Amino acid sequence: FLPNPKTVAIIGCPFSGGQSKVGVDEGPIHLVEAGLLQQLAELGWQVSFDGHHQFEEIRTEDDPPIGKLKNPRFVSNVCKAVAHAVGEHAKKGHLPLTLGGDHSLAMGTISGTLEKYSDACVVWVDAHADINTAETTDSGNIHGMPLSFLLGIGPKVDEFSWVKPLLKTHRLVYIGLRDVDQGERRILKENGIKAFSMHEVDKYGIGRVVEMALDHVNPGRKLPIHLSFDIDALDPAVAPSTGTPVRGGLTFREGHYICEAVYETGCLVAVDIMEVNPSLSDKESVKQTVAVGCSIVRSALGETLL
Ligand code: B3U
Ligand code: MN
Ligand code: MN
Repeated sequence: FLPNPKTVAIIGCPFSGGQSKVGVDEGPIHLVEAGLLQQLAELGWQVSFDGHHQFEEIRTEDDPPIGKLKNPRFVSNVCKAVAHAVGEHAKKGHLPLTLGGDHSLAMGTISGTLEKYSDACVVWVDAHADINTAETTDSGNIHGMPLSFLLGIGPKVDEFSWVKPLLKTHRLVYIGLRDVDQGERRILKENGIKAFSMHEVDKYGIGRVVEMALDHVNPGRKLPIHLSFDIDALDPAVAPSTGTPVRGGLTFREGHYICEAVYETGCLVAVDIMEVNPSLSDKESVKQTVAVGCSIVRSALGETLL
């Protein structure tokens, strides 16, 4: 699937409207300032980046909740713009790398990937399942909901009617879950969605988990893969600066191994790195989290140890 020369299109998304903590919009700026673009160039990628998206212009003045959903119009407009950007880059044969921002953005990135690759599968690495619906959400934060929209699960919300429910439940697999709401558990069960929680990572080891995960969504390793990586999948000791840290997460190596193994399939077509929040915790923790974000991306784009 990779074009020659391999080209990565950076989509910087300083956006925090899918949740309620300030600062996650600074994530992409810090990742770029830490030298991510040069690092990818050193890996042999042509890097295209024409600045971070400016979403303030499409913020709607008046954006009251729809049901429980917070900032619904703003999130919808931003994700729609991101879907377009990702779709256009993908159609040029470039690999879109989206820097978040909160994980509601994946509604856009995955929609964009599916525009070009309708049979793409999704590897979702996260502490959370992000599959609440307008009905099941407690928080009303849309970053906890993108997958329900992409899968077409739950009540339709007019504002999000542009999101085509093109993702099939058997083309989605999770790794790293450990904080899943009751309603989300029911959705996973009822729809037979495959998930490897931290329990399975402990039980089988990360090597077998990734193999089983890929066997499930991509049996012959023939389908395009969209990797959506929430930095909070990593243990808070590894990546402390994120909005909703949960103990007992992936180690540094487990996180990187997932990315290396996905790259090795040769099927990778898009990557998201989400939920880096530089305004939470002290300066050292921020530096560490941003550095880990960069190295996670490098692993996903082919950095090897030898
Ligand atoms: N499941 C909860 C919490 C949450 C989801 N994603 C994050 N936190 N980062 C919710 O709000 O839907
Ligand atoms: Mn997430
Ligand atoms: Mn998460």
